[in-house]
Amino acid sequence: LELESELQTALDQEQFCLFLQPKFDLVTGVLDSFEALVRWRHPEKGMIMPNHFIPQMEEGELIFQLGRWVISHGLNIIKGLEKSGLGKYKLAVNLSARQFCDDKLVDYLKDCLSDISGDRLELEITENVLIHSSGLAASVMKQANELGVTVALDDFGTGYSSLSYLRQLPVDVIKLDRSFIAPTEDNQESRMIVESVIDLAHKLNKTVVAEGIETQEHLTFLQNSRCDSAQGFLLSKPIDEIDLPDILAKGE
Ligand code: G
Ligand code: G
Ligand code: NA
Ligand code: MN
Repeated sequence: LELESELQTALDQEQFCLFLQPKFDLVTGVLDSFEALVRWRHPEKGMIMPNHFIPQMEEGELIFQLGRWVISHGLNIIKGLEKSGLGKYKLAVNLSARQFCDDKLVDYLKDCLSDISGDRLELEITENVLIHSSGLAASVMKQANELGVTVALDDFGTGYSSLSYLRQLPVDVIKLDRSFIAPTEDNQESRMIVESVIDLAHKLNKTVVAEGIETQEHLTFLQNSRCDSAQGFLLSKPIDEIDLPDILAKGE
């Protein structure tokens, strides 16, 4: 209960902040998108990671407030970078099952997209969204697609019934979980699984992002496998929003 009131204060006083992790187009090598990762800049305890406060927020209504803040604040950062001539990027936001199935989400998206095109926003959801309420999820996805907003299936391959969801739902992007990427370095079966998922996704007219790229071997393998985009510590760690303009200006 104490944590909950502290979290409400954190929202009211804007103590949350975003770290943005670059995603790169694997064909052109261009940085074209950022994933928003929330942190709590605690006035006394310093930077607190999301696994220490999201589960608590998920139990009540605070998670909805947090999600709205992440979307509007993240889009403001993206708009700011463009205005400053630092590039035109897309923003990807993580949403839990409850956040995605919130009946106010679509109206909120419409408000946020009044001065930026919907195709500059991607919603990352996990398969458990679909397990808990696939009918509602499908309807939100359709409405998001009508706004131009894309939907990515995060942590792909770690849940259940992934293949039937791919058939039924208007998912645009598959984010291959990093647990599939790590073993590709020394395991032939892992490489074949990754190559096959990429081929399958392309046949279904979806793009693939690989996450957890940590070595040059991962990168080369994914490029050779025609993966579309990549993210990971080899390419860039998540960047504090405060440092982002300087880093982009220096072209690092
Ligand atoms: O940033 P980090 O690697 O610590 O993220 C840990 C987890 O927290 C990841 O699974 C990530 O998807 C999740 N996460 C980060 N930011 C958000 C957010 O804004 N909303 C939700 N629901 N989850 C987030
Ligand atoms: O669940 P989700 O895919 O949203 O997880 C995002 C989390 O993954 C963030 O906390 C981020 O810090 C972490 N992450 C990003 N790139 C890498 C990477 O290359 N290796 C590892 N181990 N974690 C990563
Ligand atoms: Na994610
Ligand atoms: Mn993931």
